[in-house]
Order: sequence, then structure tokens, then C-alpha cells
Amino acid sequence: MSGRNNTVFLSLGGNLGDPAQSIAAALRMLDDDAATRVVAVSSLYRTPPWGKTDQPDFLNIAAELTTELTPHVLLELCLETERRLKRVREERWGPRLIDIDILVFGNRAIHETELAVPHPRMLERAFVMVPLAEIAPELVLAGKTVSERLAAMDITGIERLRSGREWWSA
Ligand code: A4P
Ligand code: MG
Repeated sequence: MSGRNNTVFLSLGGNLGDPAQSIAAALRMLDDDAATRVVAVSSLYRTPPWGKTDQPDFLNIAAELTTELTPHVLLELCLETERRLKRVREERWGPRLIDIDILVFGNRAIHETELAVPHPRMLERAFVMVPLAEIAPELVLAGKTVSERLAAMDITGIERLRSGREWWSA
């Protein structure tokens, strides 16, 4: 632990099985960690697949956390959360996927293969920036606010499904 709280933004998404349930379970697991607290969660968005387009639509959200963990220990928590959900899914309901990406960790800049923050591909991805703009419109990324960046992006096909805390914390 670094011994002090850092503000972190995450992107969570999935497109197999019941991604809303997987995302909600992931948020609860992260919040259950004694050193980490979920302080804000965006609405749930349906987003067209980015990159490889011949796959189902995704559900995506952004979340703000505070954590006393170091960046690498938080990454390990995120990866362990993914593994736990994949295990649960395999045993009970067949294949599903969840991805947890660390977008921003305080004001840290890390350029490693296993951990790159700010996330190097986030600025071009509407499925990241639309949810992030809901919870952190004034966050400055490479000299511009999230809302300024979003205004210049193509957000075609992105649809807000659910808002409020109750969809994940119940
Ligand atoms: N890693 C490095 N930096 C980070 C970071 N900042 N946060 C490493 C989290 N992990 C980070 O991750 C593999 C490794 O990335 C981890 O072990 C960690 O050490 P991964 O999720 O298996 O793969 P990837 O490298 O993230 O793959 P890629 O191609 O970047 O996939 P993405 O970025 O996860 O994108 N379309 C929509 N609409 N919505 C989506 O959510 N997601 C993807 C996958 C494609 N299209 C999408 C969506
Ligand atoms: Mg990823």
C-alpha cells in the first residue's frame, strides 16, 4: 500500500452472457476490498463493438474509485476480479467476458507492458469517453477536458440503458 488515497478511473465492459450482472459483481468485489472504495459509477451504456466489429454489442460503464493500493496492486485486484468472474461463469452459466481497464491512476504516468496509465487507447474510444464524461467531465486528459474531447467524437449508436447506484450495489 502507498498509504494514501488516490483517485482512479476504471472502464468496465463485456459482451457475452449477462454483462450487466458481471459488471455489477465486479464493482461489488472491488468495493469489498478494504483499501478500495467505489465512489461513483456511470450509467450503463450499450455500445457498438469497436475494433473487431463482427461481434455482439457491449455494455460499458466508467467508475471512480479511491484506493490506498499501489497501481500494480490495484491492477492485480482487477485481474483477480476478472478471473473470479470468469471462474464463476464457467461453473454456473457458461462463457461470459468482463474486462476491467485502469484508465487513470491519480496523476501517475506509467509506460509498462503490464500497466500503461493513462490508458494509451482511451482517448479514441467513445465507449470509454461517453461513460467517463458522465462522472468526470472536467477531468483533464492530455490538455483537454473529457467533455471537450467527447464533443469532437462520433458517439453514433451508443445508448444509455440504466442510471443510478441501485443497478449495481443492490
Ligand atoms: N494492461 C496494460 N495496461 C493496463 C491498464 N491500464 N488497465 C495489461 C488494465 N490492464 C492493463 O488485458 C491484457 C493485459 O493488459 C493485462 O494483463 C494487463 O497487464 P486484456 O484486457 O486481456 O487485453 P487488452 O490488452 O486490454 O486488449 P485490447 O485489445 O486492448 O482490448 P481492450 O482494450 O480490452 O478492448 N468495444 C466496445 N464497444 N466496448 C468494449 O468494451 N472492448 C474491447 C476490448 C474491444 N471493443 C470494445 C470493447
Ligand atoms: Mg482490457
